[in-house]
Amino acid sequence: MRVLVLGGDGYLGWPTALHLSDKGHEVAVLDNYARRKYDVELEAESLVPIEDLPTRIAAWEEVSGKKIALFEGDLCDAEFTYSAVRDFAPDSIVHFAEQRSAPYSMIDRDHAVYTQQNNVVGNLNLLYAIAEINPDIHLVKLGTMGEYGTPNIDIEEGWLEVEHNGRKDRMLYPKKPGSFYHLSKVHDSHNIEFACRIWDLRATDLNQGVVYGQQTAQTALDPRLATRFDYDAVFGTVLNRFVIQAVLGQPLTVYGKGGQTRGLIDVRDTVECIRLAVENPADRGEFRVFNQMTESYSVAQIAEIVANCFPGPVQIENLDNPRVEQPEHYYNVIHTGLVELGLQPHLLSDTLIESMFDIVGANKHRVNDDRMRPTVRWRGAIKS
Ligand code: NAD
Ligand code: USQ
Repeated sequence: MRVLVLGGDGYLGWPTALHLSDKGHEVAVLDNYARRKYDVELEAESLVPIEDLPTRIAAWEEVSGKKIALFEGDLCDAEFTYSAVRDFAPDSIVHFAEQRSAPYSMIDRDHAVYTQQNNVVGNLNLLYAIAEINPDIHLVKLGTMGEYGTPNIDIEEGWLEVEHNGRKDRMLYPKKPGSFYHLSKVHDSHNIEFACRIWDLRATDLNQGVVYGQQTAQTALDPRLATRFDYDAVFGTVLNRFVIQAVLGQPLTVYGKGGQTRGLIDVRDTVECIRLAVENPADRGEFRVFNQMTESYSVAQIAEIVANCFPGPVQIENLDNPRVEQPEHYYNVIHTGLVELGLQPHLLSDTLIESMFDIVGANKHRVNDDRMRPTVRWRGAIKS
């Protein structure tokens, strides 16, 4: 199949492009390099050195003999988006290309507005491009488990059978997200579902949990193929950060008591889930939702797992939670859709965590220590 990967320079987009190319698909990547600009703004680069996108693509051709096409530009530029979709003529578009940090979206009004404009407008341009150029294209969109928040009922895969005053309907699952970033994903989901309903598009919304890990079978083939690995308090995700803090000899920063529970997924499963979604498209008119996570842990449990794996002393520090989130809650997520398509999950293991200790150990001199502690506060986002 011909697959266009939007956000192909990012943490997940790049290894996904390689995985799809490795499996025999014709792949193109698109990116505006916004993520590399946030690095400059935040003074924290990827812990693992990464090559620029043209160099990575050339290295992949050298290693595998396979070509990846490149589109450099912004999804918010509708003309550019249309021309990329027209030129590459994909069967499937995998959409990772958004501002994806909750703390970044909560820095201040400018960052909240940027996040929602970038994400919602880029996605809307894409929906129009698909509808006008080829409505048969399957959109595989990265959503997030954080769209649902932490409701006191089981979390279904996107849809809920509701009975109210004796009548029944199948409704989009109610959403209670926890940041302006997570809200942008809710807006995207609603826009995509509407586009499927009115224009008969086909889409899969992948509500992914927090990703951990840094290597896939393809990125490990050559250092020039490495994907980024964020450690700072704005872009670093929880398990990756705890591994890095353990290696640096810094306390693991558990926000609050750590009773908040999240769905997790190994980066090797992310790329495989995308392949499964691409190769098994939704039907025309269908808005299909999968919960893309393989297990769930509380933040305190994640800290304990990392501390127990590390061959040395590790301190766990409970910080005042800079976010507004439920300190403890019910969390039971249905995530059978991708397993039914054939996903065989890599569950969190000591071996994986130990391999991350080695990657971090080799690059720890690249850490800017000033960027480890959280500085963005949800309640500090408005000027008093
Ligand atoms: P990332 O920031 O590393 O990659 C996103 C890429 O998209 C970047 O290279 C960026 O430059 C590009 N981009 C952003 N806006 C763009 C625009 N307007 N036009 C063109 N390119 C643009 O993020 P990631 O961690 O790879 O996440 C990818 C997707 O997966 C995001 O949509 C995110 O919400 C979702 N997701 C990530 C995680 C996680 O733990 N990393 C978990 C769940 C969902
Ligand atoms: N946390 C800590 N200590 C830290 C960092 C985080 O206790 O040092 C806690 C947070 O309070 C939160 C949890 O860990 O409760 C997860 O935080 P995170 O920063 O790892 O993840 P989150 O902000 O939710 O965002 C990440 C990605 C985002 C994706 C989301 C999936 O950045 O793109 O959408 O994971 S989910 O969480 O399922 O919504």
